[in-house]
Amino acid sequence: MTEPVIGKLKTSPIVTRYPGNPILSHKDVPYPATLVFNAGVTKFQGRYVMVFRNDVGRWDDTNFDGTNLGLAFSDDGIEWQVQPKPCMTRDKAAELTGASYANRGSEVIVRGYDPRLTVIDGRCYMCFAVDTMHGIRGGIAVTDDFENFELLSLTSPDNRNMVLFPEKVSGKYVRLERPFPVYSRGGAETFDLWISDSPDMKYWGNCDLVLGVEDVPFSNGKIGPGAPPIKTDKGWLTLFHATDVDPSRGKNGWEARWQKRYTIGVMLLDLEDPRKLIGMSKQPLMAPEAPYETEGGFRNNVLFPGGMILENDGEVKIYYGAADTVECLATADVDDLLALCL
Ligand code: BMA
Repeated sequence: MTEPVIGKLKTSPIVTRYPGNPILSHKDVPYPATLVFNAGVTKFQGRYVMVFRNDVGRWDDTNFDGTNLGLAFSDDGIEWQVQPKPCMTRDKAAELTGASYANRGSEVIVRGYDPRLTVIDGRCYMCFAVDTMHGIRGGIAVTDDFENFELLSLTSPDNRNMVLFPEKVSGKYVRLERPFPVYSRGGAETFDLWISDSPDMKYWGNCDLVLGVEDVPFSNGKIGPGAPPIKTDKGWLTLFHATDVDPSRGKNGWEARWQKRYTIGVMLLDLEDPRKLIGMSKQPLMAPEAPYETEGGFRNNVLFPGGMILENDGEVKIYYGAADTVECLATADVDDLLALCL
């Protein structure tokens, strides 16, 4: 199936990139680190917390040795202190997720990655992707100290990019997610954004489609959740990622044939019924433009939002991975973000 090419895309003028970007890269990490990106960020126990993805390998080499999740703290959300050790190694992820299928010796975990953090009732929940030899699963774990994690649920394959709402809605926990139905949707890499809820974080159901690729004019590929929703008086504001493919782009990064672009979209969901889309911007909120987004990375032209923090003065901090290589920050005013959606 040949999808129309999307063409040039621009970042909305309401967004300001932090001039000191990237805010975190492999240079800041005191253990082997290569690609430091796609972090989950939240405010927890009086400070900013970041859990970042660290793919470890050699620069310019597409064979990686492994992936772990690093931990960093900050007092201002800008300057980060990376902790001496990763908070989730492959072994720890295997141990954590292995518990639910202890009798399935063949279910080997390959890696846990793409963490998303949400604080609910004073505990920090982490959604993450788990690659296994039988497919990609979405995990949810809870922690109070980023040392001890308790696994609460794992989806069946293939699902990922899950994010949790920061409070129960109508008595249920709610998550956005992105299943990968490979036999449908024309067999193309066309995947949509879904919602489900749970009474206890363990059993998830009541799945519904929230946003289809066809609703997003700047995507001809797949879309999915990005930063966990923040509550505003107009609705749940959240960021999603959207891809488009242009075969003429050719090789674009160290990876041999990288032709996708990842942009960031913004949408607003109903406060009482988050299955209802109130509005979304028909243009991307952010598209790759800055040099650290478009040049010299592993996969250039990838922006992947993973965290959004609403400050008391209405500033929204947007954390995003750039080029699958570094972690960056941008800001926007909450009213401007809402106006884009409405
Ligand atoms: C997705 C995930 C993301 C990554 C993106 C682009 O499948 O692996 O972490 O940013 O691809 O490589």
